[in-house]
Amino acid sequence: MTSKSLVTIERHIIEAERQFPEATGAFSNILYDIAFAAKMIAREVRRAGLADVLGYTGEVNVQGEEVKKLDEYAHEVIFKALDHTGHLCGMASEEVADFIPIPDRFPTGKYCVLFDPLDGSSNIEANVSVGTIFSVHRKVSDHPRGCAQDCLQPGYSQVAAGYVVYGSSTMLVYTTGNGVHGFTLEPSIGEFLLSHPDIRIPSPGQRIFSVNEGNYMKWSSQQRGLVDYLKGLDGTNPKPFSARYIGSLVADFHRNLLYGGMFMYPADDKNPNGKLRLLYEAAPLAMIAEHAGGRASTGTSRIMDIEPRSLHERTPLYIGSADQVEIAERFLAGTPGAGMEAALEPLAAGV
Ligand code: P6P
Repeated sequence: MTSKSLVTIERHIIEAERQFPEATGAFSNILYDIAFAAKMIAREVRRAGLADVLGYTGEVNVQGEEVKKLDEYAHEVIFKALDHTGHLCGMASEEVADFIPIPDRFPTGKYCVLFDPLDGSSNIEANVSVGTIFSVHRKVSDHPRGCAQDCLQPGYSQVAAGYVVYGSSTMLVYTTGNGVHGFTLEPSIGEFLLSHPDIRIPSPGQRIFSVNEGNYMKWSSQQRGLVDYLKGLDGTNPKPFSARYIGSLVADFHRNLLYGGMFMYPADDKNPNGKLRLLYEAAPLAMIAEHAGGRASTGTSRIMDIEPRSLHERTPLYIGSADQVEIAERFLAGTPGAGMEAALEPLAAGV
């Protein structure tokens, strides 16, 4: 590896901060702290399979420490990396029902961070990739120390968003609105090194669709029609798509970010708003997708425009290559067949 490639995430953040003379460094420190937490989580995810072998069984491990489920551990690591810094006015986590205030003993700041500490954690037993997702907003309330209102903001208000994918390697991908950048953890030195500068979602992207087809019978007729088209079942698609579904949002999204394609978690008759969470799953990934040239939709409207009403509200999600998400929107808006030919011309042309 030549020295010119050794751009650590810290250096990348500092150089980005220098573009804003008025920057105080608070925002940069939040990103460092999240990167630090990611390293801690990566270490435990890597050892998850050894829990029993290393004696991490039951409630107490060999060091006499209480053993936590990995998603609880990930939550605590992120919370403790951020709670004392004086940069935040509060947090929200998939693991906690309510707004998380900054402990009274610590000063507060002008940002809030929402996160899913370990998305897909049920897959860990099978050694499937899992991830952390985070979203950063500015404080907007006039509450002296911060309140839930600071977390209940639409996606377009985010000042940063990112995720960590704990896979064959550990990668941190983030955007502050100036491109999407990927960093790969070099475990031997404990540093995230810039490996994927300025990521762009290919469009036309690879013809890959990603959805849990086990829910087919619960979908609307338009959703079924869309997937039938993508698979070539209705005879109008000259180049049927490939299906890929890991069942771990961050891993499925990361593939789409790099290769193109579309991930879907539709609404269905049991989950009218789908399964995925808006504030700390769909919205941060939508910010990344859009700044990488992609698109993120509920199927009928832009994810980043949704005005949230509650911390854990859910949303349907269609995200990935812009051309493919647009086709999904046309299927979901129209009745199959009515004007579909025009809508499908781009794909029919095999783009
Ligand atoms: P299903 C994992 O539990 C998760 O929250 C996401 O990471 C993933 O995309 C989705 O649920 C998978 O859900 O219903 O297809 O198993």
